[in-house]
Amino acid sequence: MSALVDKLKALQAEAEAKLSGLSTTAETEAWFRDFLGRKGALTNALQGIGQMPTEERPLVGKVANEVKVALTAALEARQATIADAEMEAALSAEGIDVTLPGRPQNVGKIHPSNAALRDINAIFTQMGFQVYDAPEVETDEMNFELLNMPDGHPARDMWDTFYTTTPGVLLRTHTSPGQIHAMREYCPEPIRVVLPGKCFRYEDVTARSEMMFHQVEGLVVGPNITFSDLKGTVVAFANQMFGEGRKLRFRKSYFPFTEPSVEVDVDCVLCGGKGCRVCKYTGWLEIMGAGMVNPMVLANGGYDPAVFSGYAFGMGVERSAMLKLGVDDIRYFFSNDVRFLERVGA
Ligand code: FA5
Repeated sequence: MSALVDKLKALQAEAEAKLSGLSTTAETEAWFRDFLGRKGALTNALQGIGQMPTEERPLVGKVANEVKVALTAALEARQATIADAEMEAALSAEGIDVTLPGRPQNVGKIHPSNAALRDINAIFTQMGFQVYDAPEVETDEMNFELLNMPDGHPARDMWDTFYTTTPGVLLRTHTSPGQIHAMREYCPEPIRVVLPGKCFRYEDVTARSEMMFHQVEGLVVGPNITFSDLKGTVVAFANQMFGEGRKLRFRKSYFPFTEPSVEVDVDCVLCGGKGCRVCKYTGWLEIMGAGMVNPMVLANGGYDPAVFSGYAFGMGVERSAMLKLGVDDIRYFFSNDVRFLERVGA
């Protein structure tokens, strides 16, 4: 074996011995320069290779490479050990204060429309109503025809509608088409459901009207359901939603899908009934339309009107929330002003 191979082995032993005594990253960097760097000991040792006999050169080259690989691996292992130790030392020297409060998380609030929807659903589910989910995109048949408003019926003028480019498909103007879905699903069983969700109307946006808003529909169908049941349920609801002792007013009205029909008002919470901008100086705020389900609609849902009767109501969620929270403009609900959402969100 050539003297150069012996020299390389001795160099490896010396480098490894020195490496095991190092204890800082800076020392390992100096060690690298001394042994493996461009001007280091390994490069120096190989300078004599040109003068060696040709047949010995491959062996020396092979050994030199093995030494380099072994020393590089040893360096990496040593550096990892030293980095761990340095981290350990820094942590114990700095002494992390685990009692420091964390950064506050901004958790946000429940949107006032959703909070009102939850309140309304909770009151009705307590009374034994189920929550029923119905589509927001509807057919003309469901939104109008089966609710006793055939094409050309003048009552259609009460609901300015967003139509899609698909003929006969529209954004529902009220939650009432959900009545047909629920009746067709449950017939001939009795029904007691509320149907919450979004409605869309092509209307001027004002302090009391939005183009998109929420309603909660109620539907009860069974033998012997009467107007007294409707009245008792609405009064019980209003007492829980707006506080005991609120005044309620049932005004005669007209809806093609109920007969007789009413509109229900609550005394204005903002002015206490004296009259203000929000209640249009009447002292009353309308919260829902309601009535006994029209026999035609019962039949469209699959029920025999000679055996079954029912009542239905549809209330505006934002209007109810305005009353409860004392908000005087519905546009705040969807204008996304964080100051409003923070103040009235739940
Ligand atoms: C209806 O939508 C009927 N479907 C209600 C009904 C259901 C009657 C079942 C009988 C039986 P109306 O268009 O009045 O009715 O709307 C009902 C409620 O939705 C209103 O009292 C009001 O609170 C709310 N509402 C109506 N239009 C808007 C609007 N543009 N913005 C905000 N809330 C509205």
